[in-house]
Amino acid sequence: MERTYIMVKPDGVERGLVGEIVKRFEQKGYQLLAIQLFKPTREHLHEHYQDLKEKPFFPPLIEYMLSGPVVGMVWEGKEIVKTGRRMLGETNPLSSLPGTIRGDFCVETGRNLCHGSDSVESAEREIALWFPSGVIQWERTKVQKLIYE
Ligand code: YYY
Ligand code: MG
Repeated sequence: MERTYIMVKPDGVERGLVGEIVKRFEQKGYQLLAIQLFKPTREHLHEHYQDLKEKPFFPPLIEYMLSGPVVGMVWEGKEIVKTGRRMLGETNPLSSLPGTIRGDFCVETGRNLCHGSDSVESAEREIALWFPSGVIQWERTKVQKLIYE
């Protein structure tokens, strides 16, 4: 089963949208394996966004991400990397459809509420970065059969 790293950014935490974002992944049928409130360091965020270091928006992105605590989560489920990104919406919230998190709750690319891994490989890297001591291994009993054939 696939895993992804989903993070509520500082604007989402301060606006009280953590529960809303958790709710959407829960009601989809995905399974929570880890969740924590973090106050990441600049170095940690540079690691997280290592592929974007040369981009012009990198400095303001890091300042935004340092502006308050974030909530990091690991979720598991069928095709969750791709589906999780679709649930988040497009990078630019104005291009995001209603019904997506960014489409429903925000306006600016630089205040787009949430992060989701963009591939299985980056999910593995991000999960190891944010949860180096691992996640919770647990089995759903009845519910698993109601969600998966
Ligand atoms: O994966 P995703 O978050 O949708 O976009 P990325 O291309 O990985 O960029 C990470 C982050 O950087 C994005 O969520 C907002 C910010 N950003 C920006 O401020 N301006 C851009 N033109 C592109 C991205
Ligand atoms: Mg990305």
